[in-house]
Amino acid sequence: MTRTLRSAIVGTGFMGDVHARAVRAAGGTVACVAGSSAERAEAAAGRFAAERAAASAADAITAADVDLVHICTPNASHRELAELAIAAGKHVICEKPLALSSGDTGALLAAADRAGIVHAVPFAYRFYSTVRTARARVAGGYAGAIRLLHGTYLQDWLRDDTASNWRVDPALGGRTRVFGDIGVHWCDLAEFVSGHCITRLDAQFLTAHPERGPREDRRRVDTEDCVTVTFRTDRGAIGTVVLSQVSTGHKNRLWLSVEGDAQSLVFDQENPETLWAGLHDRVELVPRAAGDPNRYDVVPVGHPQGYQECFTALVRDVHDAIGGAVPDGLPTFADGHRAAVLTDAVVRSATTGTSVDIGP
Ligand code: SOE
Repeated sequence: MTRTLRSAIVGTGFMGDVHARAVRAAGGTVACVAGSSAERAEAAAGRFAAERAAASAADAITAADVDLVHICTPNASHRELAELAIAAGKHVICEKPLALSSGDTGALLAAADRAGIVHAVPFAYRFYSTVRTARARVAGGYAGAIRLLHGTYLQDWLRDDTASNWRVDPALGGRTRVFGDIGVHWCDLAEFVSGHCITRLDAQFLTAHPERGPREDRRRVDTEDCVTVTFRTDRGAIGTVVLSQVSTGHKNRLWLSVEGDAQSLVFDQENPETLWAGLHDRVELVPRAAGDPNRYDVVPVGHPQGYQECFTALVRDVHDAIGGAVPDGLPTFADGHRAAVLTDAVVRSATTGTSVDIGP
């Protein structure tokens, strides 16, 4: 019987709640919670069923009874908090982006590897069972040579110019909002499923609302609402992706099509229980867990799994990695660094109007 792993959660917003539920469902304990104020920490400790509220992020991260730190704060604080956790010898799950530049993510990856800790960045969409089915079909050669990767990641929670959020402010969210927040998810999933690496890209930004906020407190906006990217890969494919947080009617529509000579595969995050597989003479609608179940099927076919189960699966795989071998497909700081490399390239391309070459 292995010891129950104890987590500190830093950050009391939506992702803090998602991580806390995942810790408990994965068999862990939420030892402590830190927030931007004592009141927020206390309230979150109640919601998270935590043993205590910590007096500060540093207290939570360095506590002797904490094994694993979850960084769920606004983006600009991730590097500093991850550095503190690594220095304290803690295992770390740091929400994306790992840091605001690829120089910083590269340094964090090196430090984490030197410290010998388990490290992860929640590219959680990898943990849908149907994503693993698609990846296995491509890896097994059933799709043939992959020629095209394309899709979208569309949301509408910022469609109105009276809406705002810390992600809009570059000082808290970073230079890019839509690519840095959701474009990195799409690119991670496209590379994860296809086995390809994006090596050259052209990006365009659109800021739909140059000002945001309530009438009495309007702020200038320097981050993008929409992104289009066209790209080439290291294995001869090409692709496009459209990203938006102002696409009215789309809530969290991550949609990926991987198109090969023998089979095309479509994953739709808003309909994750079924994988669409197109062949030249038929279309297959592959129900999750129907054919070849995998380790991410926790309930039988016909009993839908969703977004929260992906985080539980991620935390469970981090627990397994702490106890032994790193499970296949765990998104680590190396993937967080890859995302930062792509993000730097997208910002450079969109701001200079030029194509940008990227190493694999
Ligand atoms: C907001 O765009 C958000 O919560 C992202 O920050 C998450 O990474 C994404 O999975 C869902 O939408």
